[in-house]
Amino acid sequence: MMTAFDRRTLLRGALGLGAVGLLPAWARAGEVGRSPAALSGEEIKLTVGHQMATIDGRSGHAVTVNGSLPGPLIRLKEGQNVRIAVTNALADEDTSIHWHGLLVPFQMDGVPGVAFPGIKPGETFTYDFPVRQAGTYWWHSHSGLQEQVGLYAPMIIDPAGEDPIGYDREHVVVLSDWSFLHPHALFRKLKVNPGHFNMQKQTFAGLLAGQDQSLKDRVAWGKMRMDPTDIADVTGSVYTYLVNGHGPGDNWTGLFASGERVRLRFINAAAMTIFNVRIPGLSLEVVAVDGQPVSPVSVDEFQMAPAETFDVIVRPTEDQAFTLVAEASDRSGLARGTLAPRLGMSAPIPPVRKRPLATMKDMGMGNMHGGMDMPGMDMSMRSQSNAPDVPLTPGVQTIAPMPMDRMAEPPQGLEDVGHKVLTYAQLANLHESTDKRPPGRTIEIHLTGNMERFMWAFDGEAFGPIKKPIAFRRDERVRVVLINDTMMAHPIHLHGHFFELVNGQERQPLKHTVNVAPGGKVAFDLTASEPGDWAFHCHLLLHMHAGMFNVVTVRPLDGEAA
Ligand SMILES: [Cu+2]
Repeated sequence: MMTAFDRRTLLRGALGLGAVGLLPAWARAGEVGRSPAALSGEEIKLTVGHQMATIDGRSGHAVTVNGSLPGPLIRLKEGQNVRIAVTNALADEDTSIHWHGLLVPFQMDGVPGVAFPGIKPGETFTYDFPVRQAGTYWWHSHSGLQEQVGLYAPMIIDPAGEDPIGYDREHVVVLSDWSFLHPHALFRKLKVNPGHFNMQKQTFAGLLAGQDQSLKDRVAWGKMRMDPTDIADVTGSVYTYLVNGHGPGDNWTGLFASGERVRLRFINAAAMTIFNVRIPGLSLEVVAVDGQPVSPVSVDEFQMAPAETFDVIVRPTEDQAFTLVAEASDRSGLARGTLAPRLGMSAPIPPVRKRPLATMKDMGMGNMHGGMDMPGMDMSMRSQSNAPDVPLTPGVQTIAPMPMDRMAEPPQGLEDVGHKVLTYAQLANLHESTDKRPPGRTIEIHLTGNMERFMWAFDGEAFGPIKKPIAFRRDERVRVVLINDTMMAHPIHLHGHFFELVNGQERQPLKHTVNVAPGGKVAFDLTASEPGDWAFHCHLLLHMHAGMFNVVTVRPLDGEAA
C-alpha cells in the first residue's frame, strides 16, 4: 500500500519530469549558486541527435545536443584553448555548429560551404581554437533549418582578469521560438502566401470603426500591395515563445536574494522573432551588448533581434516575484519567466499590447507622407535613380527613396509605450577603440525583398554560385552602410569580427549583429582584421534561407602574398 509520503514523492517526481523534460541543468528553474552548471575545460564533447521535446505539455520533434533543448551551456575562460568534438548522430542530415560572436580561425567558424564541408551523419568534427575574448555568446547550427528545431545554446566566457561588470548572481536567459510545424513547412507556407501567419490584418469592420489606418493610407498601401500589419513573418499563431526552453505555462523561474545585483545574460536564439523585453517593477541596467561591455544605460525595456545578446543588471529589493516578459514584436504572443526569491512564486503577466502598424517612414519615405513631392528626388517606391547599383530584379519590390538613420529612435512598436526604451544611439563602448583610423572607403549594401513572394536578398540578388563575395583587404578600415529597402527589420550578422556602430557616440559600441530598422539606414566601421571567408547574413533564419546571405572575404590569408 502506498503511504501519503510515497505518493507525494511520486507526484513530485512525475511533475519534476514533466517540467524538466530535455532541459540541461543551466536552463532549469530555481538553479542555485552564483552561476549555472556548464560544460567547461579544454576538451568538450557534443553529440547532435533527434529527440521528442515537450513544450507546455505538448510533444514535438527536436534536434538536440547531448540530449537537451536548448543545448548545454559552454563556459570557457579568456586565454584558454578549447577542443570541441561534435558528433553527428542524426540519421540522414548533415550538421554543423557555429560559435556565434567568437573570434576564431575561419576554418573553425562552422558554416558549411564557407568555412568547412559540414559534418556528415556518423562523423565527428573537432573544433580547435584559442579563446580570445570574454562575454555572453551562443552557438547554433548553420545547417538547413536545424536552429528552428532546437540546435542552439549559450556560451559564456569569463574574462582573464577582473570582470568589468560586478554582480552577485547571474542567470542565462535564452529566448527562442518553437513551432510544432516543421520549419520547411513554415517556409513553404510563406512562399505560397507571405501573409499566411499574420492573423492581425486590418479588417473592413475596423476601418468603419475608425480603427487602424485611415482609408487614404489604406488605399496607398493597397496600391503598393503591402500590409502595414506585416511586422513578423511567422507569428504567435504557430509559435510558442520560450525562456530557456520553457513555454509560458512552464514558467521558468530564476532565484534572487533581496538586494543582490543579478546579471541577466539575455540571448535571442529565436529563428524569426524580435522580442521586446521588460520586467515590470524593475529597472534594467544594460551593461553589455553582443558580449562587449558598454557604459551602463538604465531603461525599462529594450528590443532584441535574433542573434543579439544583452547583459542586464537588475537589483530587486522586495520579497516578491517579478515577471520577465519577452513580447514578440508583432504582439502575437510572449515568452514569460519569473524572477523570485523562492520557487513557486509568480507575478501578474501583463496582457500583450496593441499591435504596431508600419508607417510611411518604415517604407523608407523619411518623414514625408505618401505622395508628397520632394524637389530633385524620385519618391516613387521603385526608382533605380535611388539605388543605381541595385538591379531591379523581381526580388526588389521597393527601393527606399529616403532611408533614414533611425538609431536614435525607439525600435518599431516601442515609440509610445510610456517608459524608457533603449535605442542603439545610447550605446557607448566601455573601452577606447583599438583602431582610431578613419575609414579609408565606404561601401553600400542594400537589404532588398519582395514581400509578395517571400524573396530576400542583398542588392537584389539572392545568394548563389555566381554571386560575387564582398571583398575586404586585410586590416583595412572600411565603413559599411546598410540600407533597408524593405518594410521589415533585418538583423544583419557578420561572422568572425566585431564592427563599430556609427551611432553618434565618441566610443562607438562593438557589435556582431545590427538590426536595421524598416526603411532605415545603419553605418558601421570595420577593421577587417580576420583573414578568411566569413558568412554575412540576415539572422532571420527564413530570410537567410531565402537568400539574404553573402560571403565576406578578407585577404591575404596568413602566409599568402599581399
Ligand atoms: Cu531579414
